[in-house]
Amino acid sequence: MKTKILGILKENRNEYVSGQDIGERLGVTRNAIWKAVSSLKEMGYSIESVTNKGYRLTYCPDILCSEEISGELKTRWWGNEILYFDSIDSTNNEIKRQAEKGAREGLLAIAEQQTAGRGRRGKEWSSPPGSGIWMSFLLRPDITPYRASQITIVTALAAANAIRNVTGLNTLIKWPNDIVIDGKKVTGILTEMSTEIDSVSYVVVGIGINVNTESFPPEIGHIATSLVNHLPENTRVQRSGLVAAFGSEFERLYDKFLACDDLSPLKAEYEARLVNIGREIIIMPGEQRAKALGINNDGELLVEDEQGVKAIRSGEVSVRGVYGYV
Ligand code: BT5
Repeated sequence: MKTKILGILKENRNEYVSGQDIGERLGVTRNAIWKAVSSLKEMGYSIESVTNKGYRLTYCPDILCSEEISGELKTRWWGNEILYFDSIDSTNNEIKRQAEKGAREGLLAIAEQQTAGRGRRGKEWSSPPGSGIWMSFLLRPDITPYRASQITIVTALAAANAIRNVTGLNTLIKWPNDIVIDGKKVTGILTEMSTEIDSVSYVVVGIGINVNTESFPPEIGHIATSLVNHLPENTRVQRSGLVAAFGSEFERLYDKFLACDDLSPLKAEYEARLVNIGREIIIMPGEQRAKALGINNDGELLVEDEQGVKAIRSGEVSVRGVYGYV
Protein backbone atom coordinates (compact mmCIF):
# COMPACT_ATOMS: atom_id res chain seq x y z
CA MET A 1 0.00 0.00 0.00
CA LYS A 2 2.78 2.45 0.97
CA THR A 3 4.61 1.43 -2.21
CA LYS A 4 1.57 2.13 -4.36
CA ILE A 5 0.87 5.50 -2.78
CA LEU A 6 4.51 6.47 -3.10
CA GLY A 7 4.35 5.41 -6.77
CA ILE A 8 1.37 7.71 -7.42
CA LEU A 9 3.00 10.63 -5.59
CA LYS A 10 6.23 10.10 -7.56
CA GLU A 11 4.33 10.04 -10.87
CA ASN A 12 3.00 13.48 -9.91
CA ARG A 13 6.09 14.77 -8.16
CA ASN A 14 5.69 18.38 -6.94
CA GLU A 15 1.98 18.36 -7.90
CA TYR A 16 -0.96 17.82 -5.58
CA VAL A 17 -2.87 14.57 -5.86
CA SER A 18 -6.21 14.47 -4.08
CA GLY A 19 -6.96 11.86 -1.47
CA GLN A 20 -10.08 11.01 -3.46
CA ASP A 21 -8.05 10.27 -6.65
CA ILE A 22 -5.64 8.06 -4.73
CA GLY A 23 -8.54 6.34 -2.97
CA GLU A 24 -10.32 5.63 -6.26
CA ARG A 25 -7.19 4.33 -7.96
CA LEU A 26 -6.27 2.01 -5.11
CA GLY A 27 -9.72 1.24 -3.73
CA VAL A 28 -8.81 2.32 -0.21
CA THR A 29 -10.24 4.74 2.36
CA ARG A 30 -8.94 8.25 2.98
CA ASN A 31 -8.01 7.21 6.47
CA ALA A 32 -5.83 4.38 5.14
CA ILE A 33 -4.10 6.84 2.80
CA TRP A 34 -3.47 9.26 5.64
CA LYS A 35 -1.91 6.48 7.71
CA ALA A 36 0.35 5.37 4.87
CA VAL A 37 1.43 8.98 4.20
CA SER A 38 2.26 9.45 7.90
CA SER A 39 4.40 6.35 7.80
CA LEU A 40 6.20 7.56 4.64
CA LYS A 41 6.91 10.87 6.40
CA GLU A 42 8.44 8.96 9.31
CA MET A 43 10.72 7.26 6.79
CA GLY A 44 12.01 10.67 5.72
CA TYR A 45 9.79 11.63 2.76
CA SER A 46 8.52 15.21 2.72
CA ILE A 47 4.85 15.12 1.79
CA GLU A 48 2.70 18.21 2.16
CA SER A 49 -0.99 17.73 2.82
CA VAL A 50 -3.35 20.62 2.11
CA THR A 51 -7.11 20.53 2.66
CA ASN A 52 -9.03 20.45 -0.64
CA LYS A 53 -5.84 19.94 -2.65
CA GLY A 54 -4.45 16.64 -1.38
CA TYR A 55 -0.89 15.39 -1.04
CA ARG A 56 2.30 16.61 -2.68
CA LEU A 57 5.68 14.84 -2.59
CA THR A 58 8.53 17.34 -2.38
CA TYR A 59 11.53 15.29 -1.21
CA CYS A 60 12.65 11.66 -1.28
CA PRO A 61 15.36 10.55 1.18
CA ASP A 62 18.36 8.55 -0.04
CA ILE A 63 17.14 5.23 1.33
CA LEU A 64 17.03 1.79 -0.23
CA CYS A 65 13.91 0.25 1.29
CA SER A 66 11.69 -1.77 -1.00
CA GLU A 67 9.02 0.96 -1.23
CA GLU A 68 11.57 3.46 -2.48
CA ILE A 69 13.14 1.11 -5.02
CA SER A 70 9.85 -0.27 -6.32
CA GLY A 71 8.69 3.31 -6.91
CA GLU A 72 11.67 3.86 -9.23
CA LEU A 73 11.81 0.51 -11.05
CA LYS A 74 10.70 0.29 -14.67
CA THR A 75 11.63 -3.35 -15.17
CA ARG A 76 9.53 -6.32 -16.30
CA TRP A 77 10.86 -8.93 -13.87
CA TRP A 78 14.11 -7.70 -12.32
CA GLY A 79 13.33 -6.77 -8.71
CA ASN A 80 9.80 -8.26 -8.86
CA GLU A 81 10.30 -8.89 -5.15
CA ILE A 82 12.68 -6.88 -2.97
CA LEU A 83 14.16 -7.82 0.40
CA TYR A 84 15.68 -4.93 2.30
CA PHE A 85 18.03 -5.28 5.29
CA ASP A 86 19.56 -2.62 7.54
CA SER A 87 22.41 -5.04 8.07
CA ILE A 88 23.12 -8.53 6.78
CA ASP A 89 26.10 -10.87 6.42
CA SER A 90 26.14 -10.75 2.60
CA THR A 91 23.31 -10.17 0.12
CA ASN A 92 24.79 -12.99 -2.02
CA ASN A 93 24.36 -15.34 0.96
CA GLU A 94 20.78 -14.17 1.40
CA ILE A 95 19.85 -14.77 -2.25
CA LYS A 96 21.41 -18.24 -2.01
CA ARG A 97 19.31 -19.01 1.07
CA GLN A 98 16.20 -17.79 -0.75
CA ALA A 99 17.08 -19.71 -3.92
CA GLU A 100 17.39 -22.92 -1.94
CA LYS A 101 13.87 -22.29 -0.63
CA GLY A 102 12.57 -21.97 -4.21
CA ALA A 103 12.51 -18.18 -4.70
CA ARG A 104 11.55 -16.77 -8.09
CA GLU A 105 13.91 -15.35 -10.71
CA GLY A 106 14.22 -11.58 -10.29
CA LEU A 107 14.33 -11.54 -6.47
CA LEU A 108 16.53 -8.68 -5.28
CA ALA A 109 18.21 -8.39 -1.87
CA ILE A 110 19.68 -5.07 -0.87
CA ALA A 111 21.32 -3.97 2.36
CA GLU A 112 22.43 -0.73 3.93
CA GLN A 113 25.43 -2.56 5.39
CA GLN A 114 27.10 -5.98 5.01
CA THR A 115 29.06 -7.51 7.85
CA ALA A 116 30.65 -10.23 5.70
CA GLY A 117 30.62 -8.72 2.19
CA ARG A 118 32.66 -10.91 -0.14
CA GLY A 119 34.69 -10.53 -3.29
CA ARG A 120 36.00 -13.38 -5.42
CA ARG A 121 38.01 -16.24 -3.92
CA GLY A 122 37.14 -15.29 -0.34
CA LYS A 123 38.40 -11.70 -0.54
CA GLU A 124 36.64 -9.11 1.58
CA TRP A 125 34.30 -6.46 0.21
CA SER A 126 34.08 -3.33 2.35
CA SER A 127 30.36 -2.46 2.72
CA PRO A 128 29.87 0.29 5.33
CA PRO A 129 26.38 1.67 6.05
CA GLY A 130 24.85 4.61 4.24
CA SER A 131 27.39 4.96 1.49
CA GLY A 132 26.89 2.38 -1.20
CA ILE A 133 24.68 -0.04 -3.03
CA TRP A 134 25.21 -3.60 -1.87
CA MET A 135 22.76 -5.81 -3.71
CA SER A 136 22.29 -9.28 -5.21
CA PHE A 137 19.66 -10.81 -7.44
CA LEU A 138 18.53 -14.26 -8.50
CA LEU A 139 18.54 -15.71 -12.01
CA ARG A 140 17.36 -19.13 -13.12
CA PRO A 141 18.58 -19.33 -16.72
CA ASP A 142 18.26 -22.44 -18.84
CA ILE A 143 21.92 -22.40 -19.95
CA THR A 144 25.13 -24.33 -19.29
CA PRO A 145 27.41 -23.40 -16.36
CA TYR A 146 30.05 -22.22 -18.85
CA ARG A 147 27.62 -19.72 -20.39
CA ALA A 148 26.34 -18.68 -16.97
CA SER A 149 29.83 -17.51 -16.05
CA GLN A 150 29.51 -14.96 -18.87
CA ILE A 151 26.73 -13.22 -16.92
CA THR A 152 29.52 -11.34 -15.12
CA ILE A 153 30.36 -9.65 -18.42
CA VAL A 154 26.69 -8.73 -19.01
CA THR A 155 26.46 -7.34 -15.47
CA ALA A 156 29.65 -5.30 -15.73
CA LEU A 157 28.40 -3.67 -18.91
CA ALA A 158 24.98 -2.98 -17.38
CA ALA A 159 26.56 -1.42 -14.28
CA ALA A 160 28.97 0.72 -16.30
CA ASN A 161 26.13 1.94 -18.55
CA ALA A 162 23.76 2.62 -15.63
CA ILE A 163 26.36 4.65 -13.72
CA ARG A 164 27.19 6.61 -16.83
CA ASN A 165 23.50 7.25 -17.64
CA VAL A 166 22.70 8.46 -14.13
CA THR A 167 25.84 10.47 -13.31
CA GLY A 168 27.44 11.25 -16.68
CA LEU A 169 30.75 9.85 -15.35
CA ASN A 170 33.09 8.08 -17.73
CA THR A 171 32.97 4.52 -16.44
CA LEU A 172 35.30 1.89 -17.84
CA ILE A 173 35.51 -1.85 -17.25
CA LYS A 174 38.57 -3.68 -15.96
CA TRP A 175 38.15 -7.22 -17.22
CA PRO A 176 36.17 -9.07 -16.19
CA ASN A 177 34.23 -7.62 -13.28
CA ASP A 178 35.41 -4.23 -12.05
CA ILE A 179 34.08 -0.82 -12.99
CA VAL A 180 36.70 1.88 -12.78
CA ILE A 181 36.69 5.65 -12.87
CA ASP A 182 40.01 7.45 -13.38
CA GLY A 183 41.83 4.15 -12.82
CA LYS A 184 40.20 3.35 -9.47
CA LYS A 185 37.63 0.72 -8.61
CA VAL A 186 34.11 1.98 -7.99
CA THR A 187 32.19 -1.28 -8.46
CA GLY A 188 32.81 -5.00 -8.07
CA ILE A 189 30.71 -7.94 -9.21
CA LEU A 190 30.53 -11.42 -7.74
CA THR A 191 28.68 -14.08 -9.75
CA GLU A 192 28.08 -17.40 -8.00
CA MET A 193 26.06 -20.37 -9.12
CA SER A 194 24.63 -23.70 -8.11
CA THR A 195 25.00 -26.27 -10.87
CA GLU A 196 24.02 -29.79 -11.84
CA ILE A 197 26.27 -31.74 -14.23
CA ASP A 198 25.68 -29.54 -17.24
CA SER A 199 22.83 -27.29 -16.18
CA VAL A 200 22.37 -24.41 -13.82
CA SER A 201 19.93 -24.48 -10.90
CA TYR A 202 20.42 -20.81 -10.14
CA VAL A 203 22.82 -17.90 -10.45
CA VAL A 204 23.38 -15.23 -7.81
CA VAL A 205 24.74 -11.94 -9.09
CA GLY A 206 26.11 -9.56 -6.46
CA ILE A 207 27.13 -5.97 -7.10
CA GLY A 208 28.80 -3.47 -4.85
CA ILE A 209 28.82 0.18 -5.95
CA ASN A 210 30.61 2.82 -3.86
CA VAL A 211 28.26 5.77 -4.20
CA ASN A 212 28.65 8.34 -1.45
CA THR A 213 31.69 6.92 0.36
CA GLU A 214 34.08 9.67 1.36
CA SER A 215 36.93 7.62 2.81
CA PHE A 216 38.02 4.01 2.56
CA PRO A 217 39.92 1.66 4.88
CA PRO A 218 43.70 2.19 4.43
CA GLU A 219 44.24 -1.19 2.77
CA ILE A 220 42.03 -0.25 -0.22
CA GLY A 221 42.43 3.54 -0.20
CA HIS A 222 44.86 3.42 -3.13
CA ILE A 223 42.60 1.38 -5.43
CA ALA A 224 39.05 2.30 -4.40
CA THR A 225 36.91 5.28 -5.26
CA SER A 226 33.26 6.29 -5.09
CA LEU A 227 30.97 8.19 -7.44
CA VAL A 228 30.84 11.36 -5.31
CA ASN A 229 34.63 11.69 -5.49
CA HIS A 230 34.25 12.46 -9.20
CA LEU A 231 31.16 14.68 -9.07
CA PRO A 232 30.94 18.40 -8.28
CA GLU A 233 31.09 19.17 -4.56
CA ASN A 234 27.90 18.57 -2.56
CA THR A 235 26.38 16.37 -5.28
CA ARG A 236 24.69 13.31 -3.82
CA VAL A 237 23.54 10.40 -5.94
CA GLN A 238 20.04 9.06 -5.22
CA ARG A 239 20.91 5.39 -4.78
CA SER A 240 17.41 4.05 -5.54
CA GLY A 241 17.47 5.79 -8.95
CA LEU A 242 20.78 4.12 -9.74
CA VAL A 243 19.46 0.71 -8.67
CA ALA A 244 16.50 1.18 -11.02
CA ALA A 245 18.73 2.33 -13.88
CA PHE A 246 20.86 -0.77 -13.40
CA GLY A 247 17.77 -3.03 -13.43
CA SER A 248 16.53 -1.63 -16.74
CA GLU A 249 19.95 -1.84 -18.35
CA PHE A 250 20.52 -5.37 -17.07
CA GLU A 251 17.20 -6.60 -18.49
CA ARG A 252 17.98 -5.05 -21.87
CA LEU A 253 21.44 -6.62 -22.13
CA TYR A 254 20.45 -9.96 -20.58
CA ASP A 255 17.67 -10.37 -23.18
CA LYS A 256 20.27 -9.89 -25.93
CA PHE A 257 22.61 -12.33 -24.22
CA LEU A 258 19.94 -15.05 -23.90
CA ALA A 259 18.77 -14.57 -27.49
CA CYS A 260 22.18 -15.59 -28.81
CA ASP A 261 24.55 -18.51 -28.18
CA ASP A 262 27.38 -16.28 -27.00
CA LEU A 263 28.33 -12.71 -26.12
CA SER A 264 28.68 -11.52 -29.71
CA PRO A 265 25.78 -9.00 -29.50
CA LEU A 266 27.51 -7.28 -26.55
CA LYS A 267 31.16 -7.67 -27.54
CA ALA A 268 31.62 -4.33 -29.31
CA GLU A 269 29.89 -2.37 -26.55
CA TYR A 270 31.94 -4.14 -23.85
CA GLU A 271 35.20 -3.58 -25.69
CA ALA A 272 34.41 0.11 -26.15
CA ARG A 273 34.43 0.30 -22.33
CA LEU A 274 37.39 -2.00 -21.69
CA VAL A 275 40.14 -0.09 -19.89
CA ASN A 276 42.70 -2.87 -20.49
CA ILE A 277 42.50 -2.73 -24.26
CA GLY A 278 45.86 -2.05 -25.89
CA ARG A 279 47.58 -2.01 -22.48
CA GLU A 280 50.38 -4.11 -21.09
CA ILE A 281 48.99 -6.26 -18.26
CA ILE A 282 50.30 -8.73 -15.72
CA ILE A 283 48.45 -12.04 -15.48
CA MET A 284 48.22 -13.40 -11.94
CA PRO A 285 49.29 -15.81 -10.61
CA GLY A 286 52.53 -16.27 -12.50
CA GLU A 287 53.30 -12.59 -13.20
CA GLN A 288 53.27 -13.22 -16.94
CA ARG A 289 53.22 -10.05 -19.03
CA ALA A 290 51.08 -9.63 -22.15
CA LYS A 291 49.19 -7.03 -24.13
CA ALA A 292 45.37 -7.06 -23.85
CA LEU A 293 43.65 -7.05 -27.23
CA GLY A 294 39.95 -7.37 -26.35
CA ILE A 295 37.53 -10.19 -25.56
CA ASN A 296 36.31 -13.11 -27.64
CA ASN A 297 32.66 -14.12 -28.05
CA ASP A 298 32.86 -16.17 -24.83
CA GLY A 299 33.99 -13.22 -22.72
CA GLU A 300 37.57 -14.46 -22.37
CA LEU A 301 40.33 -11.86 -22.45
CA LEU A 302 42.48 -12.04 -25.58
CA VAL A 303 46.12 -11.31 -24.85
CA GLU A 304 49.27 -11.33 -26.94
CA ASP A 305 52.79 -12.22 -25.84
CA GLU A 306 55.92 -13.53 -27.62
CA GLN A 307 54.22 -16.90 -28.13
CA GLY A 308 51.23 -15.35 -29.90
CA VAL A 309 47.60 -14.65 -29.06
CA LYS A 310 45.76 -16.63 -26.41
CA ALA A 311 42.48 -16.39 -24.51
CA ILE A 312 42.40 -16.29 -20.72
CA ARG A 313 39.42 -17.27 -18.59
CA SER A 314 38.29 -15.23 -15.63
CA GLY A 315 37.99 -18.17 -13.22
CA GLU A 316 41.68 -18.93 -13.62
CA VAL A 317 43.44 -15.61 -13.38
CA SER A 318 43.17 -11.98 -12.52
CA VAL A 319 44.97 -9.16 -14.26
CA ARG A 320 46.52 -5.91 -13.21
CA GLY A 321 48.31 -3.10 -14.94
CA VAL A 322 52.05 -2.94 -15.14
CA TYR A 323 52.05 0.41 -13.29
CA GLY A 324 49.30 -0.38 -10.76
CA TYR A 325 45.74 -1.58 -10.44
CA VAL A 326 44.79 -0.98 -14.10
C1 BT5 B 1 34.76 -8.08 -6.33
O1 BT5 B 1 35.64 -9.06 -5.99
O2 BT5 B 1 35.03 -7.00 -6.77
C2 BT5 B 1 33.31 -8.47 -6.07
C3 BT5 B 1 32.62 -7.57 -5.08
C4 BT5 B 1 31.16 -7.91 -4.97
C5 BT5 B 1 30.52 -7.19 -3.82
C6 BT5 B 1 29.04 -7.42 -3.80
S1 BT5 B 1 28.24 -6.39 -2.65
C7 BT5 B 1 26.79 -7.27 -2.78
C8 BT5 B 1 27.17 -8.73 -2.89
N1 BT5 B 1 27.32 -9.35 -1.60
C9 BT5 B 1 28.58 -9.76 -1.37
O3 BT5 B 1 28.97 -10.33 -0.33
N2 BT5 B 1 29.35 -9.46 -2.43
C10 BT5 B 1 28.58 -8.83 -3.49
P1 BT5 B 1 37.19 -9.02 -6.34
O4 BT5 B 1 37.39 -8.75 -7.80
O5 BT5 B 1 37.71 -10.29 -5.79
O6 BT5 B 1 37.76 -7.80 -5.55
C11 BT5 B 1 37.90 -7.80 -4.15
C12 BT5 B 1 38.95 -6.74 -3.83
O7 BT5 B 1 38.41 -5.42 -4.04
C13 BT5 B 1 39.39 -6.73 -2.37
O8 BT5 B 1 40.43 -7.67 -2.15
C14 BT5 B 1 39.88 -5.31 -2.17
O9 BT5 B 1 41.18 -5.13 -2.69
C15 BT5 B 1 38.95 -4.51 -3.07
N3 BT5 B 1 37.80 -3.93 -2.34
C16 BT5 B 1 37.18 -4.37 -1.23
N4 BT5 B 1 36.15 -3.57 -0.91
C17 BT5 B 1 36.12 -2.59 -1.84
C18 BT5 B 1 35.27 -1.48 -2.07
N5 BT5 B 1 34.22 -1.19 -1.30
N6 BT5 B 1 35.54 -0.70 -3.14
C19 BT5 B 1 36.58 -0.97 -3.97
N7 BT5 B 1 37.41 -2.00 -3.80
C20 BT5 B 1 37.17 -2.81 -2.75
